[in-house]
Amino acid sequence: MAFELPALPYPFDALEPHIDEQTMRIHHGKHHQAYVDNANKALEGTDWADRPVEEVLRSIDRIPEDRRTAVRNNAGGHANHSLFWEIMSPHGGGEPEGDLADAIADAFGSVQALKDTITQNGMTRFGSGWTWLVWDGSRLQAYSTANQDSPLMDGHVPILGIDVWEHAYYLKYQNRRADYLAAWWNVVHWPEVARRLAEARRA
Ligand code: MN3
Repeated sequence: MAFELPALPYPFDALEPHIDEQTMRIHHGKHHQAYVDNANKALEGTDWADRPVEEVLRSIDRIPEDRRTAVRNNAGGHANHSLFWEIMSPHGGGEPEGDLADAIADAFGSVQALKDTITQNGMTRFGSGWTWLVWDGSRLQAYSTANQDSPLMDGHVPILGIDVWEHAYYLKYQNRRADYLAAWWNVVHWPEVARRLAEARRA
């Protein structure tokens, strides 16, 4: 089955004032929809057309060469945004708990240190991309990627990712990426991040 745009798990205005309604409408309905449509077009007629997006990205080196860049950008965009909507919540913020809190303490020392690292990686990503927290198979790591590149392409499991493309923040924050990233931590949905870590560890 072709990829489909997932419904947003909350209303478009639910993340106000940190992320504005108009940005959410355009980001979800136009940008993410375009990644879905273009990924479907790029995979049409290949053996990969009915595979889960995670499997497609983990296998990016085996995608036919004439389709690979389009798949990388658009299946990447689909996977990245599908995660992004779910790790935000109108009831977000606060502190991580349980195994996630322990894993963060082990890898970064403190939640504040983790936030600082992810924010810094987002600030220093030149141009468009994502700043990530991933499970690499044995521990947590933080790094950024360019464009719509997914940690899945390196065999890692993304558990938190912040979109630092201008389309994610420009209407409200203009060029102030630092303000957007600072505000973003008010909507982080730690329980979903924790669920994704537990799932990655079981795999
Ligand atoms: Mn985006």
